[in-house]
Amino acid sequence: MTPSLLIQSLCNRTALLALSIVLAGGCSRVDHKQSALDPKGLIAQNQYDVFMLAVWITIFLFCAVGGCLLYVLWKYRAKSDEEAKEIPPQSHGNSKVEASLIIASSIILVILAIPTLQGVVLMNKVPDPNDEETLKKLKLDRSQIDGAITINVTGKRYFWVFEYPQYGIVTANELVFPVSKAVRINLRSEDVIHSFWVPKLAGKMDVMPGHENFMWFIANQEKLLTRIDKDGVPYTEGVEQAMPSVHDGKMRTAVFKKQNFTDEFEPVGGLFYGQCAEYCGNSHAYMSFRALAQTDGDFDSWVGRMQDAQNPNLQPGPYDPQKDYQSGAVVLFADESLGDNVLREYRTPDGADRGEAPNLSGVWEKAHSDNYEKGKILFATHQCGQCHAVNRTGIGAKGPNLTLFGLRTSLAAGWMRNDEENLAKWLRDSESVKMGNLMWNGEGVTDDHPLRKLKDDDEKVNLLVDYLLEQK
Ligand code: HEC
Ligand SMILES: [Cu+2]
Repeated sequence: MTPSLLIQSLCNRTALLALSIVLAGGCSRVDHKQSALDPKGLIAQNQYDVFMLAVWITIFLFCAVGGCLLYVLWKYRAKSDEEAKEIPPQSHGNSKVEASLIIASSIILVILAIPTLQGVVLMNKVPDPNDEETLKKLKLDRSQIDGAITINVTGKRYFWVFEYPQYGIVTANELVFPVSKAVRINLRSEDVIHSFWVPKLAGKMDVMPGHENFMWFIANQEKLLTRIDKDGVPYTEGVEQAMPSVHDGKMRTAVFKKQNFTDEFEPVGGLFYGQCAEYCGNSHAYMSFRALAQTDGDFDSWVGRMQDAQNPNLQPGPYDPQKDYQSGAVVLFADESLGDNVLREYRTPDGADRGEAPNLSGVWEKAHSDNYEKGKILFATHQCGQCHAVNRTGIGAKGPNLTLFGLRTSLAAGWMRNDEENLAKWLRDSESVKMGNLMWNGEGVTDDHPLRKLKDDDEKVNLLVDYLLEQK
């Protein structure tokens, strides 16, 4: 460590310590799950550094001005009763002092302005991969920029749409990204102004109707793997524990295992908390989201699963007796036990020959539970599809895309844990969970709408819960 780095790190530590002492009384540690004082990515670190510079300058000014004041009070105090009776010589103004104060303040402003402007430039543009000098300065590898991914973020009252144009997929409220790559964020709004903020990665940037804004971030894997135990001692966690995979549900299990709803610290290293930071209506405070860091392999697997699930050509079609089916194929075939003319999904693990229909041959098995199939029917008959796309790309949909919903860790825009209990609560009466939300209060939703009638129908609610959580 060079001396200047050492001093910087010591200073940072002292400042952190001082800050934590100040905050400890009412609030919490600086590594709180939504804290900008615990940067885990390049842009957030840059913003933190500018902030700390301002803090140090302010502390210096406080000491300088306070010190002068104390010195003057002490030096010119009345030393005797005699002196106290005398009026000291009165004076006004001192052009030398005033001029030097103006010059000193200007210098301070310039010292603050340079890194601030540099930070603005940095946040507004992903560095050119051919600009080796800049990459070196930022300690970035060319591959991290070359492989950058793009996410079109749309803020809606009161949730987030995440579209991945390179991959042709859409999801909502949980932004999955590769930890080793830069992430370009195009920000759009279709209603009012929101603001996109993931404190530990980057932010904030306004999300404006009629005007596209841009920002980017990149996570720092090393920092992400450094975790802090209960006694405040840092340790390094393995990649698998720190960034459990999303595509097979390991992330969800890990988050649920370690997290209570009221926990103030992130239970899993790869989990970042985001929040709309611009007041946008009565449910604004609950318009949060999550960003989930993944290894390159896990990210690719997640993208693959999403692409398959949203590929219209891969959706199961009716069983065709003239066709051979490969292993893993899924078809629709009538199942009387679910009702008249109800089609159920059957999967063939090892493939099926021509004519081996699900009712004639044992090579097919039910792809989902009975509850899933019943829930699926309810989803269709209760007009959920009016606003929600499941297994289909639907950027314009009024509600969050629900593809592979069972892999999501959170519900109602990052607001609560996506488990059976909360989901049932949401479907029964979302208004009491998230006041003003545009599902309960959506356009054309009146007391006659089937979604409001679910309030008195636990059986249906439970079937819908099973259907939604089995999407994984
Ligand atoms: C009028 C449009 C509309 C209808 C109809 C509708 N929803 Fe929604 N739904 C929304 C909106 C908007 C949200 C986002 C609410 C929020 O978080 O602010 C939402 C959120 C959800 C969520 C949480 C998604 C997430 O990512 O957090 C689930 C699950 C859901 N709806 C299920 C259903 C089901 C099941 C039905 C049918 C019974 C249904 N919705 C009918 C608009 C609708
Ligand atoms: Cu908001």
